[in-house]
Amino acid sequence: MSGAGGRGCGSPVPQRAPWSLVAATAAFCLVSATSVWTAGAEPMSREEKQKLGNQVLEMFDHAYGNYMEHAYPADELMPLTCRGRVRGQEPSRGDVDDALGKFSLTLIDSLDTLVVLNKTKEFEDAVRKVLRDVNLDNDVVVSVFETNIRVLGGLLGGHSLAIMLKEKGEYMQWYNDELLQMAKQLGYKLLPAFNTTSGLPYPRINLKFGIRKPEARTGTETDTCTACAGTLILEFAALSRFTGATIFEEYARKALDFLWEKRQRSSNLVGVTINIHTGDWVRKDSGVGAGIDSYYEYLLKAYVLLGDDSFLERFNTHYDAIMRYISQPPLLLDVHIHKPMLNARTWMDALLAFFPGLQVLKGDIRPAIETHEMLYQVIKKHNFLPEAFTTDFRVHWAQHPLRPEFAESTYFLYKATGDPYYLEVGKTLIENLNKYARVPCGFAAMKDVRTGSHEDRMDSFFLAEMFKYLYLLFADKEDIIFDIEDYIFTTEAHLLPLWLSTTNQSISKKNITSEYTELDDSNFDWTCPNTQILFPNDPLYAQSIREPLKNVVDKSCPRGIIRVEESFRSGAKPPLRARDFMATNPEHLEILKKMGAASSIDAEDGLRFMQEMIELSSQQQKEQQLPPRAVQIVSHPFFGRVVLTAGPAQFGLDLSKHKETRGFVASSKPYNGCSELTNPEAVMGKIALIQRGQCMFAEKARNIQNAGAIGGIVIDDNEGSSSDTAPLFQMAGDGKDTDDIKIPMLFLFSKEGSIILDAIREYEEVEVLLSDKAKDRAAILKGKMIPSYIINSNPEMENEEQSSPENDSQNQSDEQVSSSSQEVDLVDQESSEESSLNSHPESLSPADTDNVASISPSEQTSDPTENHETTNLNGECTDLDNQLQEQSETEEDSNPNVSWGKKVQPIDSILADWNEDIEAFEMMEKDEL
Ligand code: DMJ
Repeated sequence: MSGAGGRGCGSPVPQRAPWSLVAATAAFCLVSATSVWTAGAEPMSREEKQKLGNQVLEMFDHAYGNYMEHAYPADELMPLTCRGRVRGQEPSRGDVDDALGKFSLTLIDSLDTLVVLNKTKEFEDAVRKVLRDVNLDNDVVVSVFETNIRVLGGLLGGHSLAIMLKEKGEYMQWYNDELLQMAKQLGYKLLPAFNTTSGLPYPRINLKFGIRKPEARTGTETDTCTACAGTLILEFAALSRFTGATIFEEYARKALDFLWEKRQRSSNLVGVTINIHTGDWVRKDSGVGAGIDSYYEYLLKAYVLLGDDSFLERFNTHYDAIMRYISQPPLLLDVHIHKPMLNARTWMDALLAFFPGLQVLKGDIRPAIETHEMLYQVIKKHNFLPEAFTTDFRVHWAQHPLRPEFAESTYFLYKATGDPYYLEVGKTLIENLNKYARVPCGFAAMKDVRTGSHEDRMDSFFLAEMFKYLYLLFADKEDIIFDIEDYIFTTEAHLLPLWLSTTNQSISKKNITSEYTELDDSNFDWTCPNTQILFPNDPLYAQSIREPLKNVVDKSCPRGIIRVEESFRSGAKPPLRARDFMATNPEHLEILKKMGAASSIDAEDGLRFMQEMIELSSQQQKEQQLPPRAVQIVSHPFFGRVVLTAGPAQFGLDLSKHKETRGFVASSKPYNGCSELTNPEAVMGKIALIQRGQCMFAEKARNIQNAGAIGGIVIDDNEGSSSDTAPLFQMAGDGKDTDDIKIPMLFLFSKEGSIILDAIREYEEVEVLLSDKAKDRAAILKGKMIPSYIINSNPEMENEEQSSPENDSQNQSDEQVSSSSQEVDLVDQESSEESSLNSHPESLSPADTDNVASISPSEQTSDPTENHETTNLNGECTDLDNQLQEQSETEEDSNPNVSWGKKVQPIDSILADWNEDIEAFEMMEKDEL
């Protein structure tokens, strides 16, 4: 392809290329292959793409409109309670709240999205609001990283597009760099954070008082994450180059230089957390997800934006290490920086979903296609990417805060391959967002992807990133009012112009502090996707990479350290894995003894085995707990769109085994339900609401059951409690036989409970569904006259009048809904839902439990009917449950009280025996540092 100085993608970037050429060439990579695709997935018509693009616009309006109407000037929208999240006024959620600086975060983060989505008028209004309302001098402690990527990045992205529009001559004619002035003011506010000997910034700063002052309430931290210290260069360099104030770029470079110096020299990897004073690695595990992700991203993008070869050299060195140790296609698994052949985890986090996109920028498309496909399979199973999932694709952490990383990678892969398959992927993302996350007042994060329950949270990155990538995915060049290829995306998807590479470049020349060697051509290999090799006369090439992974999730065997197992296929015995360990197997005991012996390989095996045992043991503790349940409000105007996370009970009807319970709610009298109800007529045939406290849960259940209730919801009496901030628990019985309790009982924290109580106040009749997992809206509304937008999740039909709670109160009956109502026959949907659940038994598995702590020892055991596969010592797929079953049967012969859970008890004694070895191993690690 021409452009970029006539250099085709796939050709190495020239040594010492002119800055402008470097930037343009790298950006060029992203769009080079769109015309390559000629076969494979069915092409998508222009009309269909436009329809999907319009759908994205409508979704953005729904999110942004509700934020502006119900939350602004607060930092974020709380979409379930339809109000603003103001820090200090809501229960603290810990570190997550450090992004909130009382500076109208969502508005600032949305600025350049408005321009990308062609909402220039709204952009102009939004900029005026920022200039008029936003105060950057609040006495609030914020995360330096989040403030940089979201607020500084948001202001700079806004400024970049404001000057672009001004130059075009129609909009923003009044603009005089005011956003840039705010950005500079904020930049100076962040600088005190860099006052450390290492040059690594403190993780937090007080916007008003900085770090050191007594009023600052921060500055005592010793550690920061690698991404936190290494994700500044784009914004800081842009600020320097826009303003001419060199100090920002200098500080960001210094921090990057320090991280580079501290890389583990033999593996070339970095750890997750580092001491900002000593430079010691605090956490020595290393991956491409949480805690490190955007450090790598910024090295490559800093090269693109600033044209400084040292950044590319560093990136390529790290990338080589990542591909050598962390990448186990399609997986990306954390390892130890000193022992990179040793996996540090058996699960992956959702943040790593950005990595395929970065690989596209790097030009390494094959592993990008593989990892992206694996992630897509996980999404197809759970509708969203859970925050963490195991190597055998079970949910490890079930939350999903509407993260954009997967959409980002989908966009870049589409740009690189032109394969319409990625448009279909984007379509699925849109459908899932509308179907499962859309609520009347915005989009709500998923509290639990398994139950479909919501969290009262819509993070600003959802507007900054998700809508940009989804819109751009379906947009043609003429759909965007400027040339997107002239810009680079920051990690928060803010746009910085590539012409910065030629502006004030003396700053970078003056301040290159690290030494780097002369680069040879190999350093630049694969800097652009080489379409010649990617699609060697075969347009089905990308599809052929995906094909073997199509069933990777459904037919998975737990995969831990495949690399190690493969190395033993040649004949030697593979090391003993914790999941295969049987305390009764003499051969295993023999192997254990050997692991304690002197050889370093045995010691490595031993250490890994112990880590696996600890993980397995905590996994099994989790397995003894019940998964959370869902309370779905199905009556008008909710129509199943609000799903609350509920704690299960260890007694009463088990909702995972029975059909859901549906009914109208009624408060019991007395409200605590601790004595015979005085209003049995009110709760008869209904789901009774009872307040927590003053007697046992089982007693409450019996009292409402005796009054004729068909279910019960216990609401926490601790005002303000919420499943957002407190771990969910299961309600224990009363220590006696509770078989007499037949109705289902669920627990809601006060905040979730008050959503139902408020609904009763407003709408009187409130119907809910108690279940193990949110039900399909169509199934809920079977046979009812309802607006078609609710069933189809076709937001084009939805307007603010219909969806806003205020207006809904005027529309209380089903007959009053619009003429687009339709009657739904759901027999098929129900059966298909059932069959899809059956085909994924583990989606309901107790093993997937997280965030559910028991307030009493649970009597539950793991479900022996679960079909978990594993690999045996020969590396073959076997049925874990058969193993467990067999094992349990063997043990029950000798001791009927022994359960699988107890079988791992000897771990304590094993650990004690090995303490010495661990210490020796740790010493070894220290020496290497
Ligand atoms: C965003 O704020 C940024 O992309 C950041 O780098 C990490 N991920 C979040 C969204 O998930």
